Amino acid sequence: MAEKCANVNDSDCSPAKKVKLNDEDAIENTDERNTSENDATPETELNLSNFKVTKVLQNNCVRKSICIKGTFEDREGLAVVLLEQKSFPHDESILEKGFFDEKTLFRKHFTNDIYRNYDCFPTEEYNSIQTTVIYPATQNHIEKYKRHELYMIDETYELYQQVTLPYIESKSLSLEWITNILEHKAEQESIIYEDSDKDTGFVLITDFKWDKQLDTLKLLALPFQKIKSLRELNASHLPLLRNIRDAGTTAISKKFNIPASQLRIYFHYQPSYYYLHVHFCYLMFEAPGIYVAKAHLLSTVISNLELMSDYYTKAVLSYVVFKDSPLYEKFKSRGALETSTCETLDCK
Ligand code: G7M
Repeated sequence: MAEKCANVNDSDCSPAKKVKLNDEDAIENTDERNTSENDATPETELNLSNFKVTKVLQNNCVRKSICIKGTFEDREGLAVVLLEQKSFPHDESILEKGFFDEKTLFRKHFTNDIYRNYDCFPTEEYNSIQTTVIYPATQNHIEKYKRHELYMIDETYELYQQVTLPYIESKSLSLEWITNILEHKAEQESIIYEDSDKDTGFVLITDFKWDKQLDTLKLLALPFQKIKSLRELNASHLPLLRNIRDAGTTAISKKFNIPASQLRIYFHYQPSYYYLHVHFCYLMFEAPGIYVAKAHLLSTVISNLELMSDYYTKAVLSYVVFKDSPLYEKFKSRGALETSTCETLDCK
């Protein structure tokens, strides 16, 4: 049975690249994926009309997206399919052609005074839905896309060293897609800018979730220097961070005509991939993962490091974990996560 609509801001069902097969955003234990089918090698065609739905993992009414578990009639194993409504085009002529053309159908629901309500069926070209298929999907993919209760972790540096870091190191998350980009083995056409200096250089590339609309612009800066995450940063990284900020914004201004002041530039903590990367998003795009307890502005990070080189080995960093996720379990068994309520504690 379909799960109830979720109102959480969940980045799992965020805009995805058009019919992108075997992608693996934000998937843990990616060593389990079928690495023979990544972007660097040819894809096997899947016939989506053979997809049989077995369970709705989450249905997000705010994002207008749905994540479904199922199988292909002609194939072994499970698949996860993510469907998401696209944002509307800005171009007025496209709007006229797509939505107010004689081929557009309007089915009237009611008229009341000056108000009229319809179901609109845009022309075929403009009524598509972003579709991402993960096949074969592991149990980890399924868990990842399921709707879960959320809990806040206040991670001290001590907890990072004793709980988070051993977990990150043990789960051997695949960073192959990043290596492929940095070594020009994949997505070369999506590279916007590159500075090959080994200490301060980086590749600026469009995020594979970007739907090619300027008002949802989303890019990533991937440094050549290997740094796990925000937690590892200190003042020695300032030249790299300043270069990412300055050269990244200049490249975006040149290519997309968007000024630095209309960009949201941030890190995720926790990220999905433990290879430091910076997100560049159009400011007016409410991208998934721009919220507190997840996003850390590059400008704030630079300023913190300018004030205090060891800021990120001192600060408490708070973030959200899913119930029953490995980090949830680890923090809970360590006594670092309070899940009791007045009901269970019988408080006065
Ligand atoms: O949450 P985190 O900060 O780790 O975000 C990782 C970002 O990498 C997400 O915005 C993904 O959409 C993006 N991403 C993930 N993969 C696997 C790829 C990929 O293969 N290519 C590109 N261009 N972006 C990716």
